[in-house]
Amino acid sequence: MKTQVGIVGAGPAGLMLAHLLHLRGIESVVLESRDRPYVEKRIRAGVLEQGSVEMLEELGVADRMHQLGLVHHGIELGFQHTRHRIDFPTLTGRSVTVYGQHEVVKDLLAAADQRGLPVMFDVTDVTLHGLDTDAPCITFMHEGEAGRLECDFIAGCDGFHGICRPSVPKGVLTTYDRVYPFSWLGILADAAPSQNALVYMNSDRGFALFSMRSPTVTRLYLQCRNGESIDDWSDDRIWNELHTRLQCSDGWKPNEGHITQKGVTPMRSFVTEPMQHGRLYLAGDAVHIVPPTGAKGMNLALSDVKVLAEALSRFFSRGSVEMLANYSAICLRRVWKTQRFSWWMTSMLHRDPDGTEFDHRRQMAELDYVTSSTAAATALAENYVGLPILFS
Ligand code: RFL
Ligand code: PHB
Repeated sequence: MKTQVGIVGAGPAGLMLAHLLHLRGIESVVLESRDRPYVEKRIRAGVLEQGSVEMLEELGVADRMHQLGLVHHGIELGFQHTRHRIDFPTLTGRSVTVYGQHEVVKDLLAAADQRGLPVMFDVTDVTLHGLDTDAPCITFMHEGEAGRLECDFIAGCDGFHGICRPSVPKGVLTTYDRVYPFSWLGILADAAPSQNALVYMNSDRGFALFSMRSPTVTRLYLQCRNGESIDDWSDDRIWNELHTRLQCSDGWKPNEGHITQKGVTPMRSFVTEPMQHGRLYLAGDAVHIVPPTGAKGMNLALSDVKVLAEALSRFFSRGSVEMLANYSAICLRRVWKTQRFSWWMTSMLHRDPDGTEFDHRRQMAELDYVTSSTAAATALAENYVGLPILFS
C-alpha cells in the first residue's frame, strides 16, 4: 500500500489531520490499534475552543455539534463558598462550546466514511521504518495479515502511550515534565445540569469541577489522591464529597442522578522537543500532555495538526520545505503558552497536600485578584477561549 501521509492513531489529532489533508488534495491512511466502537465511546474532553469549532466548520463536519453542543459564554470560579463569573464575550468577544470529544471523533469518522478516507481499526504491531529517509514506511498486522504502508511522511498522532515517540532514536528528544501530587476522579451522571456555566471550585477539601455533556447529563470531577482506587468511592461518598466541596452560600448545588461512568485520571504536564524527527511529525498527546484544568488537551492536538496540514500542503503543492522545517518551533510557541496556562489554573485551584497556609492564602489572593481585576480576568479568558494558532 502507498500513500502520501501515513497517520498513526484515530483520535482527534489523527482524524482531523486526515480531513485537513483531504481538503488540500493530499492522500492519507489512518492506522488505529483499537476497534471503532471503543474509539467512538471513549469519554474524555468536553470543551472546544472557538478555533476548534471553526476547524470543524471549515471541514463541513459541524452540523451535529451545532445541534447538540452547548455554547458557553463564560465560566465560574468558586472559592470561600461563592461563585464568580468570568464572562468571555465581554472580555474577549469569543466563547467556547461544550461538546464531548467522543462526539467529535464520531463526527470525523462518519465524514471519513462519506468521503472515502481510509481508516483501519484493530491494527497491531505498528512499527515505523526509514524515518531518516525520503521514503519512510509503516509495517503492521491487520486481520491476521502483515501490512506495509509506504509513505512520504508519517504523522505520529497515537497519544501518550503510542509507539511513534519511542520510535525516535535515543538522544534526539528531550522531555520536560511535572507530575502533580493529586489526580481527578471523574463521573458522568444522568442528571440535568443545575446551571449552564462550568464551575471551577477551590475548596478546603480540594478542587471540584461542575461540568456537563447535555441538557440531561452532568459531568463532575473531584481532586483525589494519586493511586486512589475507584472501588473506595461508593456513589454516596462521591455525592457527599461533591456537595461538601461545591457548597455555595446562595444554596446552589449540582443535581444528583444515576452515575453511569466513573474513573480516576492522574495529572501531568509533559512536553517532548523537538516535535519532529526526519520524516516523522508528532502531534497531540503523542508529544505533549497538559493537566485537564484548563480544558486544553484536545484543542492543542487540533491546533498542532492545523499547522502540520498547512506545512505538508506547502510541501506537496510547491515543494516548499520551510514550514515543515519550522513545524516544531511554530507549534512549541503555542504548546508552552498552553502548558503555562494549564499549570497556572491547576496550581490556583487545587489543594497541594504538601502546601502550607502561606500557599493557601496566596491562592485565595490570586482568585480574589482574577475575579476582581478586568486585566487579570481578561488574561484568563483569552487563554480559556484559545490563543491564536500561529503559522510562523
Ligand atoms: P488520543 O485521543 O489519545 O488518540 C490517540 C489514538 O492513537 C491510538 N493508538 C494507536 N494506534 C495505532 N498504533 C498504536 N501503537 C497506537 N497507540 C495508540 C489510540 O487508541 C487513540 O485512538 O490523542 P490525540 O488525538 O492527540 O488527542 C488528545 C486528546 O485525546 C486529549 O488531549 C484530551 O482528551 C485531554 N482532555 C481534555 N482536552 C480538552 O481539550 N478539553 C477538555 O475539557 C479535556 N478534558 C481530557 C479532559 C482528558 C482527560 N483524560 C481522561 C485524560 C478530561 C479528562 C478526564
Ligand atoms: C469536561 O467536561 O470533561 C471538562 C470540562 C472542563 C475541564 C476539564 C474537563 O477543564
